[in-house]
Amino acid sequence: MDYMDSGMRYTPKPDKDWDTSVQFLPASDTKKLEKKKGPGRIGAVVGVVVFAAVLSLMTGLLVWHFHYRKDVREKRMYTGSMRITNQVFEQAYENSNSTEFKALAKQVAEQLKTIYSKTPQLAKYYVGSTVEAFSEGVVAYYLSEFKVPVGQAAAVDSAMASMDKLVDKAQRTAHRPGNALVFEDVVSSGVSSVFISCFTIYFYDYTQHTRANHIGTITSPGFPNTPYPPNTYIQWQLRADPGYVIKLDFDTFNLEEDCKNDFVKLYDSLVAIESRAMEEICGYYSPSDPLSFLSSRNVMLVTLVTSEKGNYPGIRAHVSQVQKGGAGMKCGGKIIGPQGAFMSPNFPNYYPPNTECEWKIEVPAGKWISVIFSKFLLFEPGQNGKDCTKDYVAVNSKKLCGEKVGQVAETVSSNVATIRFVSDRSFVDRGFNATFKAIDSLDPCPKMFQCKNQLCMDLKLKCDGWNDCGDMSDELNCKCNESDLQCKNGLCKPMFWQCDGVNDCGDNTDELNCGCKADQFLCLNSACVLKKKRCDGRDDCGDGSDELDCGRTTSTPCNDVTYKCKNQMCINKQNPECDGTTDCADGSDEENCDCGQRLLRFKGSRIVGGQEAEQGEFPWQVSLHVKAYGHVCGASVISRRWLVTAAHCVQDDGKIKFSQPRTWEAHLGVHTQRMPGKAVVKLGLKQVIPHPYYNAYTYDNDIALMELASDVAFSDYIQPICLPAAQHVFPSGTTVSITGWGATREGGSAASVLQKAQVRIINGTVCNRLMSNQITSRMLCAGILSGGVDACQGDSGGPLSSLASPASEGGRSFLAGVVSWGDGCARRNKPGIYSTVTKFRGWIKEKTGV
Ligand code: 4AZ
Repeated sequence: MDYMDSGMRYTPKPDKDWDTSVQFLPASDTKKLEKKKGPGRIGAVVGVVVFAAVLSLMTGLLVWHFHYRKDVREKRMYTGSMRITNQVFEQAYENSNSTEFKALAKQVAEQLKTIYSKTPQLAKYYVGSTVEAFSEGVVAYYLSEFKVPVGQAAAVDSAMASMDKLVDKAQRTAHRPGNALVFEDVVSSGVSSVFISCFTIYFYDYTQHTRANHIGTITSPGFPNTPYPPNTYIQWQLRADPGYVIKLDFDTFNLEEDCKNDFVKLYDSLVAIESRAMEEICGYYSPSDPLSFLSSRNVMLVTLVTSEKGNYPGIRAHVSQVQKGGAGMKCGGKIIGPQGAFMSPNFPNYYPPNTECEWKIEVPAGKWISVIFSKFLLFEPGQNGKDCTKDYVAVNSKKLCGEKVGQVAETVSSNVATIRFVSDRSFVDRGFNATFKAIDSLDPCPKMFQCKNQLCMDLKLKCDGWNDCGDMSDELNCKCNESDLQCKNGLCKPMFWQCDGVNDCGDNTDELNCGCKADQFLCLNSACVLKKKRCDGRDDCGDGSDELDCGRTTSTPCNDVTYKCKNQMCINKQNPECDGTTDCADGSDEENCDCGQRLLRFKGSRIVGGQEAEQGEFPWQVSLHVKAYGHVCGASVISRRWLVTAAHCVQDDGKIKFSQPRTWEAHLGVHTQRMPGKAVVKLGLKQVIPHPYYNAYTYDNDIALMELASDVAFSDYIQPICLPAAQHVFPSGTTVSITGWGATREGGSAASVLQKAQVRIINGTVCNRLMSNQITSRMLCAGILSGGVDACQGDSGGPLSSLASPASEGGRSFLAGVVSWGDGCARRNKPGIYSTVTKFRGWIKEKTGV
């Protein structure tokens, strides 16, 4: 059954509960703007009258401000809930139009009035209360309004903050009628001024009662066809049957990155009480990183608040009910044995609020217990992760909280332990998963190294240059062996990390005197010249590189490192093309610069170790499909007509004629494979031009061009990447992006959604050593030498994109490389190898005119 048919109420109430008396001024009054003739006598009289009117108005305003303003009152709203202990829940209480609802709501409102009337700070300013809803328990959700003089707000806030005490006090006093309601668990919180004073807000309110075996759906307005509207507050009040809790699974979550503007906030309540807030979420979450929440009781409130700027696709979530304490929510118990595992309820998704679990662990007598948390995420806003006053895990009496990076180990010096997990009424996180094992107290890490944080590490990992323990304790007090580099701070690092453009030691000692002495300058041709010879007007390096970027851009004799303008003049500036400054006298360095920019705005900015790209984030990325087979290789758009890919993608094999244009279909504007969105353009090819010197054994010159059968129209999702000039330099250590739908791990399967990752350019000499002398000057190395991030099978032919300056500052992306080959994927000390595009700039121009 459709969610809309199943009792969901759709009540767009523009400003129903809020101040509607505001009117917008007309932008202009055309009549008043009509040109009049000269002023004359009438004009002078009118001028005097207007002047007098303005003067008296200002006097009046000043008198009002100083005399009466202290009486000006502001509206303050408080929302809260309380349990009515002497009532039994009736189904009719769910329906705010029923007589039962109205009768009980009236009684609650009357008792609230009595309670407020007994507190002087509140009685004077009280306007009224409404009951918003009832839920099982019986829990009443109310809204109280006050009109408070400016300056008294803090006193009212503080009185309302101890609403539970006010209610207690009122209930203890005598003269209560026999049928008075008894309130418990009273909570209250102020309603954000955004909702009270922001008169442009549109208010939507939906309610839904989930039934057994039914999955409802909630979506932001306009989803999936249009972005959600600006200046909107939407709330979904969700209910489940008694004994059940609400399960909320987002399959799409795409909001503005800054929670100050747009956010979703979930409450373990039917109204937005701050102390019952479960999570505030904004930005983008990929469907592969699902967001799933559980309430603690049979109610949940989902709110979506948007600011004046819209333009994001929005949310879709599925709502169902699961039995309280049922599968996925179970936790605690006794675990006996030499090892075992336990985790927070609903792990790896968010645990419910207001939950307690206790595990009793027992290992064989005489042994100790080592507990290892491989994931530990118990973050609470405003908490420092030390005092553990809110959500925590306690290993015996030791409390752990906050979010921990890497593994956490705790040793218990006994064969029994009690582990308690407590989540309080507000804010939830993804929780933890843990294993435990029996250990020998005398030898806790047999044949292994014990880190300071009690983790056990393979002995081979000690002093290998990697922080395996997470606290560096495996890299301290090391005697470096001969193949290692001794950092000044005492660490040892593999020798080949020296001079790779990355500060591996932490104190930069691995990047000092790289090929040159301290007083020398490293030329682009690797020669060293005295630093004082830099920018002295003479070519000391021999390749002219000591005379580049010497302040003012000037004409200079042409050589291998200078940029050649269209008029054949050369200039002494590195990478001048499309940088927003005209450097060539003929302006040619800023010509043909309609490239390398994404049209959509993004937050900052599989590939192995990457994450999902956003739609339109890499609009030059192409998916090359072999007809009836699917995605095979990547490519990059360089113009309306031409693509760049890898030559090894277009070599015939026994069965498929990869060299033939008709074999291929280029898919442009793709984000998710097999989901042909409106942005996707599929085009056949007119010709395929592999590099004539491609070597299938060494992968030298691994580049090819593809001409599309017709011009492609550029869009938000299809844009060309800039081609770097032949002299463009991408220095070692530069962070660059790799993208593709290739395998997400070595030997793994292809990604469905375009993946992105950041890697760094690695010094060619270092790379050649790591890759057993297989690197030619037409190859460029990039990766993360600690492993874990890399291009992989299926990414071949795709771009290695280098952003010249931040995209937010108008920076453009240049095609630094084409994914070519590697020794497996994401292995330690095995970077990915890319074809060096600068080496092929002339050939590309010759074949394509681009
Ligand atoms: C491939 O087979 C491939 N790790 C591409 C890149 C890399 C490895 C393999 C780099 O297409």
